[in-house]
Amino acid sequence: MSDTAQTLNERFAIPGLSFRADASGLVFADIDNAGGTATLCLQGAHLTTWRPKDQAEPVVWLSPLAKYAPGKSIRGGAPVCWPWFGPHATESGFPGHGFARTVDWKVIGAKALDSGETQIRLLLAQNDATRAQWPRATRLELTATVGKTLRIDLTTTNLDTEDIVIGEALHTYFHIGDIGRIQVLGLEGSEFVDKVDGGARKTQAGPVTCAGEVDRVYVNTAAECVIVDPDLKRRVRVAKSGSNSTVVWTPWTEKAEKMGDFGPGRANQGGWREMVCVESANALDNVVSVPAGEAHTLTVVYSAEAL
Ligand code: TA6
Repeated sequence: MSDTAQTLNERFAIPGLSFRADASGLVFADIDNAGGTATLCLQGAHLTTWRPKDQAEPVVWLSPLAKYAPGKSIRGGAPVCWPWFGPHATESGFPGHGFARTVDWKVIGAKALDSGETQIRLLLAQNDATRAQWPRATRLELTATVGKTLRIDLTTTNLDTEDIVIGEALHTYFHIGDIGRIQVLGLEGSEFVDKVDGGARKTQAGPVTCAGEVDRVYVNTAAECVIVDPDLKRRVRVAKSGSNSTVVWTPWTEKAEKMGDFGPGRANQGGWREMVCVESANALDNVVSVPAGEAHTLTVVYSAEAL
C-alpha cells in the first residue's frame, strides 16, 4: 500500500518539500528551493521535472502528452531502468527497461542540506510481481539532491548469497531548443551499438548530431557529456560515475507518432523536437556484476550553464 500524500507530509515535509496526489492517484513530491524546482513521482522514483532558478526553461523535458496512471511509465523526466536495460534477455513478456520505473517506491528520508539543496531518498518496494521477475534479494535505493544542480544516486545492494548481474540506466530526457541543431560532446571516438542500423558496432566521429532517429548505446565510456544548445543558448553537462555506457536517443517523427505520448513534431510545440535523451547506463557489454553482500552506485550530476 503506497503512502498517502497526507501521511507523507506528516512524516517528511520540510521547507521546500511537500507531497500531493494527482487525479490519477499517483503521489508526487514537489521541491522548490533557492537553487531550483523539481517534481518527483513516487511511482518509479521518477523525477519528472527540474529547472534551476537561473534557467528560464526546464533542463529536464516532460512530454505535454505524458500519461499518469498506476503501472504506466511517464514520458519524460529521468525514468529508472532497472534491473535490466531494453528488452529482457529471455522473457519477452517482461517490461522493457525493467520494472523499477512502474512500481511504488517508499520515501525513507528527506532533508534540507546546508548547501540549500533538498534531498529525498526512496526505496523500491518489492512485491510478488517484482519478485516473480527478479527473485533475488536486492535493495534498490534512489537519492535525488535538487538545487542549482541535480544529482541522482541509484544504489543496488545485493542482499543475496550469490552474485547478481544488472543492467540499468537513468533514462533522462533533456529539454532542448531543437533536435536538429544541438550537438552532444564527449563521445568522440567511443564505440557504439547502432540500434537504428541493426545493432551494427561503429565508432563515433566528432560530436553527435541528429538528422533522423538516433538510438545508440555507447559502450565502455565513463565520459562526461555536454549538450550544446544554440537555441536555448546553454550547455547542459551530464557528469556521471559508476556508469560505463551512455545512450543517445531521439525517436524522430515516425517512432514518436507511433509511441503517441511525445506531442507534436513541429518546432516550439514542446514535442519530441525539443528533447534528447542522454542516458547514463550500464548496458550490453557493461552490465554490472554485484557480488553477494556488496553494493554498486550509479551517479549522475546535471548542470546548465550559458553558452
Ligand atoms: O533508450 C532508448 C530506448 O531504448 C529506445 O529504443 C526506446 O525504446 C526508448 O528507450 C523508450 O523506451 P520506452 O519503453 O520508455 O518507450
